[in-house]
Amino acid sequence: MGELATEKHVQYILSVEKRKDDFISVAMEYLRMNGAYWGLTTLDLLGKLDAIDVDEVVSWIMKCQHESGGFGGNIGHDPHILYTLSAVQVLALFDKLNVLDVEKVTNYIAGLQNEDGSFSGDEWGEVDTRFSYIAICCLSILHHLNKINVEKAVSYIVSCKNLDGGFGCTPGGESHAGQIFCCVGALAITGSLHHIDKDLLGWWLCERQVKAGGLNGRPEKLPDVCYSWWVLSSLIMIDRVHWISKEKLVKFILDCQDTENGGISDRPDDAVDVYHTYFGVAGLSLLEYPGLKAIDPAYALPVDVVNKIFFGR
Ligand code: GRG
Ligand code: ZN
Repeated sequence: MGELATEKHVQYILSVEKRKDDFISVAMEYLRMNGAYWGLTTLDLLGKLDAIDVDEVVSWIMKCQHESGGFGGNIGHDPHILYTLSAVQVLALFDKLNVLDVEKVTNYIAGLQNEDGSFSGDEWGEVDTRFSYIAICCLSILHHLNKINVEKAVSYIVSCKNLDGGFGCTPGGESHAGQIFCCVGALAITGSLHHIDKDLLGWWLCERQVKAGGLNGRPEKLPDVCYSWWVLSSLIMIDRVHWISKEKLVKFILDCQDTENGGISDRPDDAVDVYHTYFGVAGLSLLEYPGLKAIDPAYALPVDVVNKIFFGR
């Protein structure tokens, strides 16, 4: 089995950050805020965040803020809760949360909570447990969970729980590893994990490991490196990570590297992208791969960053 090609991945991320006007970047433009979070968190986990010009990133982020308090995916784009979390996470990485008008950002997020406790993603109103997680994660990072009705937020998430122990995007929605991460993460942050049947959910999650060692997101689906994050973080939060083979998963992720040009793909021999590079490295970090910073499974930020937010050190 090969090793993690750390230096190649650093070069790959740095080259993507600089390539602002090629075809892929134009197509991905509306995702830039999320892309910044994936790329910069990867660099931090690899110990290379100091290669980045902090002031440049912070000033770009602040230009993406809308008067409503929410952030867009890029300058001049409409605000959405998805980009607002990424903006807050990137500022946290650089220990720059102090540049925020916290009341403004937290009012924007709190304003997206609905009567039944659920959250919309923006003013257009799509409801999804992804947005519940994002609201709770973001408000917790900003120490303003008290601005929403946490009890109702939790009971909405619980109403999305299925008989198989998993969670969907709305009540009755099929269990999917991505939604499970969101619901388990939100319940972990609010101290509500007692609502989960850990053995039942742990069983569903560990069944996601296929013969090749990778994880899929639902029964009968192909394995994909990003589920190394969605599934593994959930297993860790419910204390059942010993139910899968760590060695086989490490091998699957390493097999998805482009060892020549850097980056990690969804499956061996596919084209690499920043998203899967992030989830591959984050997955390896959860697996305690040597030389990587530890990542927090609920906040999806390096543990030292989370400690700084909550303990000031
Ligand atoms: C801070 C890590 C972090 C996340 C923020 C946006 C978000 C909160 C969570 C997204 C959770 C989610 C729904 C992830 C799933 C993404 C994904 C791979 C979807 C593909 O699903 P299918 O069914 O593909 O199209 P499969 O793999 O099933 O073939
Ligand atoms: Zn994927």
